[in-house]
Amino acid sequence: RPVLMFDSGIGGLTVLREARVLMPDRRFIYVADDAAFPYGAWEEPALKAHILSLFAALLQRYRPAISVIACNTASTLVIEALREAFPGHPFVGTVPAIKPAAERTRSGLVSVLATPGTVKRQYTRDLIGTWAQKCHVRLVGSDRLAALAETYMREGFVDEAAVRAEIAPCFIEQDGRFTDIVVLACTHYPFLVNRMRKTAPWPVDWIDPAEAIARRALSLLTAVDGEGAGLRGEEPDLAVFTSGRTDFATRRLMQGFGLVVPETAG
Ligand code: DGN
Repeated sequence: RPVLMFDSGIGGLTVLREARVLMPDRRFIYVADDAAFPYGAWEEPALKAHILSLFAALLQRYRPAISVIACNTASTLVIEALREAFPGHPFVGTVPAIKPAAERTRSGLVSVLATPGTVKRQYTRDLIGTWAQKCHVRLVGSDRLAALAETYMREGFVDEAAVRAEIAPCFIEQDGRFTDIVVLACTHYPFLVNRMRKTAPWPVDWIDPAEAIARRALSLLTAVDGEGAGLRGEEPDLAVFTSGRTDFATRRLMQGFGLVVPETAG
């Protein structure tokens, strides 16, 4: 049985990349819910219902050993509902990596860069609350970065001025303190990290949680089905698109990641 990896678009590929390094023999099904991209724009109840019904179909169809929700916008909203709706099926979520940032910051001010959806979640607020003694966390919601990452990965073009403008709120001084760590709390953002580094007003640590998520997936997988779970065998890794229309550039990108795109994706 394969490992299912899920995102609204190509962002989860940053997690797949790390998961492959750690689990070279596993088989992956990468699901891009491109028909619904971007998740940041959805109302919470509608997005929750949408993802729950999608998973009912995905679990039935692909029978994965575990599922990785490689998307903060989705995880911070539905991870608990998914676990309740599908008891016995293990889910790994992706939520803002505030813990390592809080442990590492020297200035005491950490910025979390995410979609507007992740920023407004109660889950995110509660998570920040648990670290309030240790540091101040500034939430920065960006409307554009996920789409900029999509364009960059598909077309090779990135609007650097737009990246600079989107990350600028992370660097505003607060009570005499300056951010020394930016948490990349959207799985699309690591694709733009070099541009972010280049346009940032001073050097900071950029935290990408992909490797930690891959480690969590590996430990769950081993616990669930033993060492043999999700091994590749003869079948290739697959890319699935919910829209059923895969444009040429996306298809080429997925192939570049070693994923087979069926002729009728959907
Ligand atoms: N990659 C998703 C995340 O981690 O939040 C969000 C992308 C989107 O739908 N805007």
